[in-house]
Amino acid sequence: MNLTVYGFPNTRTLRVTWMMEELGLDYDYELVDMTKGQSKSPGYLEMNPGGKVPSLKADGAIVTESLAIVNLLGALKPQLGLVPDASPLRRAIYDQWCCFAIGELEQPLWTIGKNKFALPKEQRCPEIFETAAWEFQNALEVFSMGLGVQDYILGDQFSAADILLAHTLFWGMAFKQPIEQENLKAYVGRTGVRPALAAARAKEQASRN
Ligand SMILES: N[C@@H](CCC(=O)N[C@@H](CS)C(=O)NCC(=O)O)C(=O)O
Repeated sequence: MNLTVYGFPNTRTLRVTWMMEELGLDYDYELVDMTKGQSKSPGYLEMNPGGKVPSLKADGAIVTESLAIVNLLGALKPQLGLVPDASPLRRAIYDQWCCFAIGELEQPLWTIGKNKFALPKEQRCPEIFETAAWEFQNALEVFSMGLGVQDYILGDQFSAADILLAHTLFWGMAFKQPIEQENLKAYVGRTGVRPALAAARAKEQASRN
């Protein structure tokens, strides 16, 4: 399949490039320079009407939403098991943690991001920061309990849910939100040294040159 990622460094695009690298897929990376308004250009809006990254072109078809893209990529190499499909129950637990990453863990960070820089100035509401930070801490507690003593959220095997969860923890750290739970600190260390992540970051940087 011919794959092109449209993205920008230090965004949710990293979920997609990290997944690509874990799977060993060939892909092109097209920089959508958000600092130059390219994500809101008419051409890009045709592909992604929300004007957001990431987007994926897959054999001419466009897929948006980082979770949908990651799941599509996983299905291209099912033998690697990054997106479980054999056992319905295991798949449900995988879906549970993907939904948690997107719907619970990420949302307070996105609230902070939107109200700091992403929304038009007149729409920003800085009073929300304290509540968002509190919500992020609550979500960390739930995540910590779910992870327990496991290496990865599904147990011994790394999955795409770990890409979403770990990426969101890195994001929290970039936003200077404390992560106090020992198992989450160890998880950040364990996931953060994966060679595929380093390769994805290198690809992002190269796209800027
Ligand atoms: N739910 C989408 C969110 C995409 C998203 O909001 N991306 C951010 C960058 S991480 C963006 O493009 N923001 C620009 C904007 O909101 O205008 C996904 O997971 O792909």
